[in-house]
Order: sequence, then structure tokens, then C-alpha cells
Amino acid sequence: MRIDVITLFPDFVRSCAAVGVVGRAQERELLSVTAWNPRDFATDSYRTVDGRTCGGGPGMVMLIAPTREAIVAARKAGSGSKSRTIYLSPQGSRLTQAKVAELAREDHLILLCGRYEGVDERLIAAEVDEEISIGDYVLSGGELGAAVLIDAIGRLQDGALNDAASAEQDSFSDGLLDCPHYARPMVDELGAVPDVLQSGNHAMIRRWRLKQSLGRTWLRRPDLLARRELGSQARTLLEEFRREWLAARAGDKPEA
Ligand code: 4HQ
Repeated sequence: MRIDVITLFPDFVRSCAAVGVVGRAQERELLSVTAWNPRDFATDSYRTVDGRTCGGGPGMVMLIAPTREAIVAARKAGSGSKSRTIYLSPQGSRLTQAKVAELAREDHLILLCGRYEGVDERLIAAEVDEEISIGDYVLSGGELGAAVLIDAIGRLQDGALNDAASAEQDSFSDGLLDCPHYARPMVDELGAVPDVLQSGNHAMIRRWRLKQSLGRTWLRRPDLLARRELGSQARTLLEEFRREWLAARAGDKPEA
């Protein structure tokens, strides 16, 4: 997969994509991230990329011409494959793991990062297929959003993770939060690892993990549970978790 990023801070985007799982995916040639700077496409001697906002008031807007030239160059560089152009902004639809999985199957993405008040709306209308927000807060530019997308998409490329099963077991891949994880020593001054994880009984371990995922989702993100239909085993496990949790809580309470 090819990802081209249109940004006034190409070094930042390159360095984000150079480390960890995504950096390794690039070394394995499963993914290639290229940054394009609109400043390199500006034609005046000041290499201007922004202009005052029409209608007055504070703030600057990224100019159509140099930004568009950068997009056109990125599209050409990915010649052959059809590209999908995404603008990162709080006005976009909220990013989910389902959207990440969908985008991970594309051959060529172009990520447009705005600075200042954003890019000229006419450029969005003409060149952008879709607007995506990484969350309901305001960043000073789209680069962190692009880095989030590159990371979440990059790790889903076939062969990027050393253990393919680990992608499937992650939080959200089945709409639930992840279960707790532990490493040796089995007993530490901070406490002991749950007995079942020391049992070697893999069916029981799988059952415990699903129960923890369901329980934590119920406690921390009930909105996620409300949106899905649970099977009969999941309902039983969640009921068991609730009963134990309520009993433990009652035990903690001082006597009336
Ligand atoms: N910005 N999700 C404003 C974001 C953002 C977000 C990027 C700030 C675009 C113009 N991007 N610029 N939230 O806050 O993606």
C-alpha cells in the first residue's frame, strides 16, 4: 500500500512513519509513506502557502494552488492505482476501527493535512473524497491525525505484525475492549497473576479472557455493548462477571 501525505511538516510525518511496527512495514515494503510539502510547489519568491481568510477576521487559510499541485504530484507518483483522498479535520466523520480496516484494503491513500484555519473549502470540494476526524478536540494541524491513520492502517498490512493473530485479538477488532495482560514473574510484590492464567487450560483461559473483555466493556464503555447483540455464551459470561463484580463491591463496603 502507498500513502502520500500533503503537509507543511514533512519531516514530522516521515519520522512518525519510520518507527516501530509501521517503520518495519516500510522496511518490508508492505507500505510506503511519502510526504509532499505544498511549499515546494509555491511559485512566488516568498514560497507563500497561506492567505488571509476571506470576509476578514483572524487566521490564515492554506492556498489552493500550491496545495493542489502537491496533491496532483502525489496522485501521479501513485500512477496506475486509483487513489482515495482524505482530509483530516474535526468536521469529518469520527475514525473507528471498522473505517481503519476498510482503508487498510486500499492501494493508494492521499492524506491532506491542514494548518492554520484549514485549507480553502473549494479545494476540499474539488479534490477530497472524504473528511475524517480522529476525535472531538482541536489540534494545531492535521499531521497527528495523519500519523494516527498511518499507524492504525500500517499495522493491518499483511505481514506487518510478527504474529497475525495478535491483530485479531486487539481491542475493537471484535467491538470489545481488550482483556488484562500479564508477564512473569507469576508472583511479584505488586501481586499475583490470576490463577487461571497459570493453569495451562487453554479453553478456560480463552473463556476468562472473553469474560474480562465483556466485563471491562460493560464497566468502561457500555456504549460499545449497547451497539451489539451478544451471543448466549457472551451473555452468560457477562452475567457471571457482573455477579462477581457486584459481590466484590458489596464485600468492600463498610457494614451499615
Ligand atoms: N485539526 N481530527 C484543524 C484537527 C483534527 C481532528 C486538523 C485541527 C485540521 C485545520 N484533524 N486543522 N480533530 O483538530 O483530525
